[in-house]
Amino acid sequence: VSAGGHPTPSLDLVPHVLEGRTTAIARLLSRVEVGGDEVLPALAAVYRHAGRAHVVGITGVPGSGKSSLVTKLAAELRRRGRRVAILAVDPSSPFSGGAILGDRIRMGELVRDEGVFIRSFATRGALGGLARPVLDAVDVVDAAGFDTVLVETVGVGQDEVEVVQAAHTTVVVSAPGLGDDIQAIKAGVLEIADVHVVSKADRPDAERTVAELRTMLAMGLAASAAGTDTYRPPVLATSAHTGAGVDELADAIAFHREAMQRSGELERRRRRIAERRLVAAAEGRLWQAFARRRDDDQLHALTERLLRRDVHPRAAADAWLAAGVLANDTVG
Ligand SMILES: Nc1nc2c(ncn2[C@@H]2O[C@H](COP(=O)(O)OP(=O)(O)OP(=O)(O)O)[C@@H](O)[C@H]2O)c(=O)[nH]1
Ligand SMILES: [Mg+2]
Repeated sequence: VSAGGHPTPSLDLVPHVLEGRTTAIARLLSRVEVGGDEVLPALAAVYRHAGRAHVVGITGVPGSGKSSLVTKLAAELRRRGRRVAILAVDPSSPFSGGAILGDRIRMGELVRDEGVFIRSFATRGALGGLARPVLDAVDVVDAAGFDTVLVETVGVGQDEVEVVQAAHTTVVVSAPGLGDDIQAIKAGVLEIADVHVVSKADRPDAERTVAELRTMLAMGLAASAAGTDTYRPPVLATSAHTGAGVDELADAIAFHREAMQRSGELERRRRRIAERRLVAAAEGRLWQAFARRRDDDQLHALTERLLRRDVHPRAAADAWLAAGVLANDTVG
C-alpha cells in the first residue's frame, strides 16, 4: 500500500516479478486470483516475457500420491539446477481445508529454497472458474524465470481438464491397484498421458499395476494422443517414500520435451494452447457482457410467454439477446 492508501498498481509489481522476487510474485498472484481488469496491464506485460518454461501437468485421482511425488520431483529438478514453480489446483479445499495444509507440510522441505515457488489455488475468482487464474499464474512464474512449472491437478472436472490441456507435458499418476477400481481410466485422463507413473512403488501391488498399464497401452486401450511415430508414453514406477524412480521421471519429462521439440509437436501444442486460451477469454468476455446487459424485465415477460407455450425457449432467447445484450453493442 502506497502513502496515499491506494494499493500499488499491479503493473508496478511486474519489474520485481521479472527479477524473480518471491513477495512480488505472491502479491501479483493474489490479484490474479481475485480477477478483474485492474491486473490486465500487468498480465499483458508478464505475458510478453513468458514462454520459456516447460509446463508439466501432474494429474491423477485424489490420493494417488501427486503432491508427495511433486515434492520429490521438484527436489530432483533443483539438484539438476533448475528453478521450479509448483502450482496446485485444489478446488475441493475451500470445503475440506485440510488438503492444502497437508500439501504445505509435506512440501515444507522446499519452502526455504528461493529456487522453488509454491502456490495453491483453491478459491474460484469473482468471475468464476479456476482455469483462468491458474493459466495466468503459469505466465507469471514463467516470466519470473522458473524454468519448470509443475501444475498439480486432480484429474476430474472442467476446470481441471482446461488446466491439463495447457501443459506441454502431462504426467498421469496412478496408485497401485489400478485393475481394481480403474482410477485414471474412470477419470478419463489415461489417454492424455505423455508419461505414466505408478506411484507408491514401495507397495507390493505396484508391479502388477505397472504390468497392467503396459498391457493396456500395448493393446491400445489407452491410445495416447501423445503417441507419435517417434514417441511412446513410458510407464514408470516411483516411490515418494523411498525416492525410487524420481530420477527416471525427471529424465522422462526432459526426454518428452526434447522429442516434442524435434518433431515439431511442441510448436503445435503451443499454438493449440494459445488458441484455447483466446477462445476461453472470448467466452469469458461474452459471459461478462451478458451478465452486465441482460434485461431482467424482458426475462420475466418472456418467461410468462414460455409458460403460455406462446414461444419456444430458443426463440425467446434470440429475442431477448437481440433486444438487450446484442442490441447496444459498442464495438471497441
Ligand atoms: N506407501 C506410499 N504411500 C504414499 C506414497 N506417496 C504418497 N503416499 C500416501 O498417499 C496418500 C496421498 O498422498 P498425496 O501425495 O497427498 O496424494 P495426492 O494425489 O496429492 O492427493 P490429493 O491432492 O488429495 O488428490 C498419503 O497418505 C501419502 O502418505 C508413496 O510413495 N508410498
Ligand atoms: Mg495433492
